[in-house]
Amino acid sequence: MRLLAIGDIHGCLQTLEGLIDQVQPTKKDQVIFLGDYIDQGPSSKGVIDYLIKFGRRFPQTVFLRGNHEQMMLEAWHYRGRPAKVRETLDSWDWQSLYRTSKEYAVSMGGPKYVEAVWINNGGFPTLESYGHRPPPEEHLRFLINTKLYFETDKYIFAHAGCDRQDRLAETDPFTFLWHPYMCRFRGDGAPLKTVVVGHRVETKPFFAEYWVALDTGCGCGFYLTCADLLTGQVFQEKNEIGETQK
Ligand SMILES: [Mn+2]
Repeated sequence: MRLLAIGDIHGCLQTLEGLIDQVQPTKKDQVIFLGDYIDQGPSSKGVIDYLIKFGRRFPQTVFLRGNHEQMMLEAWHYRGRPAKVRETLDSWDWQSLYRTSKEYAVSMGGPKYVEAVWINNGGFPTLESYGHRPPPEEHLRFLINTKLYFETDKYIFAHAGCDRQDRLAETDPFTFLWHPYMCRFRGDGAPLKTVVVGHRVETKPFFAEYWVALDTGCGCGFYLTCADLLTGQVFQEKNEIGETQK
């Protein structure tokens, strides 16, 4: 069995397909996607389609939420249209999370800029990949069902970082989605876990004691990275900045 974590994809389906061809996951592996599937690259819709199929083929896969998925959900919620999107998003416990991008939007000028914040953070190619139409319900459900964190006996996975290791359930979602905190604290005396993240672009995969960072700039023409945490084996696929929409 391998414990495989995959960093930020950012709408680059060709690169994702190339990486998965290298990794050749099997049903014995556990794959954890660290979030930021959309924005920047040209094929966000295609990436979500791919991941939905991947999750059907490998049901033990964990899909974390990135700040970009959060921004997109909030932008669609803010748009509040059309009825189908509103219905789907109204069934989502969005209020507890809404402020994660709103807080950021407020710092940029005001809550009415929620959508503008998303567009300014690479959301426009995502809108284009959906033909400027609302995402299908299956895609919204996929995004809503992404997790803020995932924990095993030795690892904590989150998109950006975490706060106290022994208080994950009480952690502010903003921290998981946005803050690259290298958390090495727990108050319950249990051994520290290694925190595995994406979010902050590193020039190469970063492995330190209790901290692994795997966002290597896919969407910016660098690399998409997968690491097997149990062996340290790394797979990388070069991201072509001019990759075409799929
Ligand atoms: Mn990212």
